[in-house]
Amino acid sequence: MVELALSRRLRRTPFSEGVEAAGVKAYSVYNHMLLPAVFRSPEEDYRHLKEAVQVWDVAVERQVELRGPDAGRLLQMLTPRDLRGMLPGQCYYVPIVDETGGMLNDPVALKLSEDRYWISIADSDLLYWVKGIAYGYRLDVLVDEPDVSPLAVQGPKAEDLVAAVFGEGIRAVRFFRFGLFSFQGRELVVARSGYSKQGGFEIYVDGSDIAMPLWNALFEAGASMDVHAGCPNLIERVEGGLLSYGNDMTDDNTPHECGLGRFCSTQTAIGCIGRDALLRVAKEGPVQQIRAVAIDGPPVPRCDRWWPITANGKRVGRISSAAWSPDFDTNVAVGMVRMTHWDPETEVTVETPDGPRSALVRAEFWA
Ligand code: THG
Repeated sequence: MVELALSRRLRRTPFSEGVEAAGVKAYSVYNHMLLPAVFRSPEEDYRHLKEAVQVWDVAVERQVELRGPDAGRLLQMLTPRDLRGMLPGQCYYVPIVDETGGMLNDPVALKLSEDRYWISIADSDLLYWVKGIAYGYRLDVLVDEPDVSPLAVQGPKAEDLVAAVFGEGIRAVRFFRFGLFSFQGRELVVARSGYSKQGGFEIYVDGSDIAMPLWNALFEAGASMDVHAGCPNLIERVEGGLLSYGNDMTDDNTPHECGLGRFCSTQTAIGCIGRDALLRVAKEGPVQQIRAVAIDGPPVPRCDRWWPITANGKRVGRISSAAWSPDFDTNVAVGMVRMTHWDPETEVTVETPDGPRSALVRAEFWA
């Protein structure tokens, strides 16, 4: 094991004090910021997430704020998802593409009002692309990163815990919607969303000064609910088919290759910078696509580089994330698989660092 050398370039979060007091065992780095990766063990964190409730420091989900008369126009330039129906109070999962149709990020966008949006980004420096577009097109919009840090509450008891702190009104918030709820006299955006399939909320903590007070309030209110500090869990998110930008896809992939075609309406997304490129490639359709892959045998090691997927000795894809799943009793993985081998139940070989393993391409793990 090596240690991370901390410095101010590697940003702490306004919850780091609480995360450390809760016994964080490993960090990752995401948007130049600390992201907790393990508390007890990946397997214990996984079991607890599926049975109780966890509070996650996901301040790394930085916000790119768009503010001004051209805010909506700018967001539509960034994504092939048609935003005309988006209303204040809604969250949209929006693939962000460049002029070639390559994925730059896969954030959640929030419409705060007609002229104000937050783009809650995955791990890439999206701010600079957005500022460049706004400047280059002379748009009437301010683009910056506000002091807003999401705190996620995830797990089957998440609704009870968030209701205990923010009130019963929270129960009426639907999936991918948000409302404003008060905490210590401040109005905070609270959305029903989060990077797990266990259900829960994300609280957009507006102002670092109330970060630790909110963290502490959640742990006090959740004492009887077995609340614990947690973090996005590799096993659970691979089981659930949630993608990780930089791991599972890069700017070499189109949204369609990533299985995000259902979040694109390229025909009607007028103004999207990658629209022409995506319409061109849409004619032929993708030649590779993200798939769930079940890898046989004992638990695989950590996947910290792409593992080749082969068939009859020829490369037909790559594995980008993998973990042993106690509930599915197999290794679950995310792969980018060529068309010739992407049908469900196709048998392939995965070249793991421990040697070749038989594997099965799947539609989804949970289906
Ligand atoms: N929440 C917020 N910001 C984020 C993430 C988040 N930024 C970084 C990262 N996660 C972005 N990536 C994702 C990936 C998947 C989802 C959200 C953000 C997600 N997908 C659901 C699914 O695929 O089942 C539902 C999408 C939908 O139906 O619209 O939730 O987690 N704030």
